[in-house]
Amino acid sequence: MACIMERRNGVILALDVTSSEKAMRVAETVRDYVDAVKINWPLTLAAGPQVITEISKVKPVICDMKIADIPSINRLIVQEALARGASAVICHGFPGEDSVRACVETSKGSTYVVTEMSHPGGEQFTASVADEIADMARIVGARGIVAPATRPERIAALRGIVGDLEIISPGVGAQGGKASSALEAGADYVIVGRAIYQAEDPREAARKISEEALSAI
Ligand code: BMP
Repeated sequence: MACIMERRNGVILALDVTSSEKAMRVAETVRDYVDAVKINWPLTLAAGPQVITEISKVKPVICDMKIADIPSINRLIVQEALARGASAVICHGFPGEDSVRACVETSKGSTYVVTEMSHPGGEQFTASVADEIADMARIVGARGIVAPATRPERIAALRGIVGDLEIISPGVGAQGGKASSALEAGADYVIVGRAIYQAEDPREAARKISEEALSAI
C-alpha cells in the first residue's frame, strides 16, 4: 500500500474553514507541525473542489466526504477525489461491506472507515455497531479507521479489533478530547480543526499539539 503520509507530528489538520484564501494561509502556516490535511464539505463547497489540488501541493490531502452511498456512486466519488489530488478518502461504514469495498478498491487501499463518531450523538447509533464496522474495515483491507478521541477507552477497544490498521482520531480540543490520551489509547494520529485554525496563533497551537502528540507516541 502506498504511504500517504509520514508520521512526523502525529497530527492531521481538519481544515474546516470556508474560504480558499484562509485555507491556503492556515495550511502554509502550520505545515511544519501537521502530517496531512483533512478536507471536508464546508471547504469543498465554499472554495470548489480545486481546493483539494491546491492544498495537496502543501500536504497530503485526506478527502473527508464521509462517503455513504451505493457502491457505484462511492466509486465515482473516490475517483473524482483522487483525480483532484487526494491521497486518501474517508467513508462511512454503515452502508455495508459492498459500499466500503468499492471505496477501498477504487482508492487502492487508501480509505479510512468511520466507526464510532466523536460527538455525543455518536453514542446513539454508531457506538453499537462500531466494533463490527472496525472488523469489516480490517477484512476489506481499508487503510484505517476513524475513532473518537472523546472516548479513549473506545480507541483502545477498537485497536484490539483492527490490529495494525491506522487509527485516526478526531475530537481533540473543541470537542473536549486530549491528544495525548487518544494516542496513548492506541491512535496513530489525532485530527484537529478548530483548536488550530481558530487559535489566535494557529502555528503555535499546531506546534503545541504536535509536541504533546509526539510525547505520547
Ligand atoms: P474539530 O477539531 O474542529 O472538532 O473538527 C473535527 C473534524 O473531524 C471535523 O472535520 C469533523 O468532520 C471530523 N470528525 C469528527 O469530528 N468526528 C467524527 O467522528 C468523525 C469526523 O470525521
